[in-house]
Amino acid sequence: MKGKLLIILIMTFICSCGTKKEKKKEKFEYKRTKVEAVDNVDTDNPNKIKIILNSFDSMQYDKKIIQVENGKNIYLTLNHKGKIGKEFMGHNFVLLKKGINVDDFARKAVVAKKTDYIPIGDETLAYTKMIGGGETTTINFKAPEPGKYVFICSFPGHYNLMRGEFIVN
Ligand SMILES: [Cu+2]
Repeated sequence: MKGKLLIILIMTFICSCGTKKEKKKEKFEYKRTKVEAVDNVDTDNPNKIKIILNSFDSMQYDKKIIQVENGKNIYLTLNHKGKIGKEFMGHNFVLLKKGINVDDFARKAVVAKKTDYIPIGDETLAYTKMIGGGETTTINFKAPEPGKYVFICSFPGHYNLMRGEFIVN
């Protein structure tokens, strides 16, 4: 009888620990999310553009250039086709404002783990959350004014390989 009670007590303890952890996760919010996450995209609407960007465990995107038209409503889906979790092989899509020095931004991002590797500041036009292998995320944002922009993955050490040009015509 005593043994049974002890087991029940241990089980309750383990269970309560588990839920505490989950609650902590839920509480975490992205501080400066300018873009909304979306699930369904009405692709029949000509003003809406759907872009799919795939990323891999090899620290690469499948696109080096993304071209869009001025003023369009962009729905960008980032897929992580790899298997490694986001702690070790996290990927995101970060679109930098014009004139931002990529190296400086990436250096600041390395120490911005608390905010999902997006440094505090006003240097981005849009960004997704960080995802790990098998995950996917979609953001919606309006195409900025015509010009050439840079997009990167801001996970430490990734931007040299994971970067591309975002061209608005
Ligand atoms: Cu990455």
